[in-house]
Amino acid sequence: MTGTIEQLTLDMYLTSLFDTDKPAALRIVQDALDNGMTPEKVVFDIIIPGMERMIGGMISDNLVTLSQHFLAAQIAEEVVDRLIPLFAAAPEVRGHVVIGTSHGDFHGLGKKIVIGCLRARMFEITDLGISVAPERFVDEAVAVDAEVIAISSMMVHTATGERGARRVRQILQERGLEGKLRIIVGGAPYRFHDNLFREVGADAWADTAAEAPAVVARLVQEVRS
Ligand code: B12
Repeated sequence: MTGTIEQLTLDMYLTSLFDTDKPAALRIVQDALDNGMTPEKVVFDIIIPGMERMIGGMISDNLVTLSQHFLAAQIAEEVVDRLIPLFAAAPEVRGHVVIGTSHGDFHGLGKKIVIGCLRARMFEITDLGISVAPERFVDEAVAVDAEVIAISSMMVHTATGERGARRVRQILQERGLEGKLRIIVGGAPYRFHDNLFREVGADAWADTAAEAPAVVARLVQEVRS
């Protein structure tokens, strides 16, 4: 962030997120574009710092509410989808991720925020939705030639159960796909047991959506090297 216009726009954008005022947030983005800010600058200097600021403020510390958190992710997803085609040079796609919540788990908000962060960092995403069967994770990942399967679980039994990441790992083994696909998991249960991600057969986990892109980038690199 260098110029004062960008700083001012970011401040106004953050205020609209704190007020959960979506029309205002979208208007600020549009005004920035109308005033000559490039789509690249809007994404990297306004949208991403805005989302990181909201996600960095932990809900548990009562600094940011769930609706503020969610709105930041929702706007990021909408704006990034709209602006990427307008980038001067098509950005290099950094990898392809197939994501969903584990079978039996209907908690979709965390996944939505992860998608916003990954899209904003130029990962291509196939969103399988909520309560995804383990076979479907693998079938879709193979169909779209993804490098990473991302599984969100908010409940202990869906994180550790037989139809979750554990089964996805077994299927990768059975089909000889372990060299081609990595598994990342996330969600509250993994916060309380350092090693749980390994126990369920994942290659990695990330505590927050803001941390996910760096971990996914490492996994993509592993698959490609
Ligand atoms: C909102 C909510 C719901 C909503 C979900 C709405 C929706 N569309 O998602 C509704 C009302 C539907 C719901 C239902 C239920 N819920 Co509920 N729910 C919650 C609540 C309050 C918040 C979850 C949430 O959205 N958090 C906010 C998001 C942003 O945070 P997050 O999910 O952790 O995601 C972040 C990170 O974890 C990470 N992340 C998340 N996923 C991934 C994935 C990857 C790959 C990566 C890298 C990172 C990552 O990034 C995100 C952003 O930083 C929690 C309690 C809590 N405080 O967590 C209970 C909670 C998860 N629910 C619980 C339960 C028991 C249920 C029900 C069974 C209740 C019932 N008796 O019907 C049902 C289950 C339905 C089902 N089968 O899934 C329990 C789970 C207990 C357990 N330990 O297993 C909790 C913990 C409440 C409690 N204390 O008892 N719930």
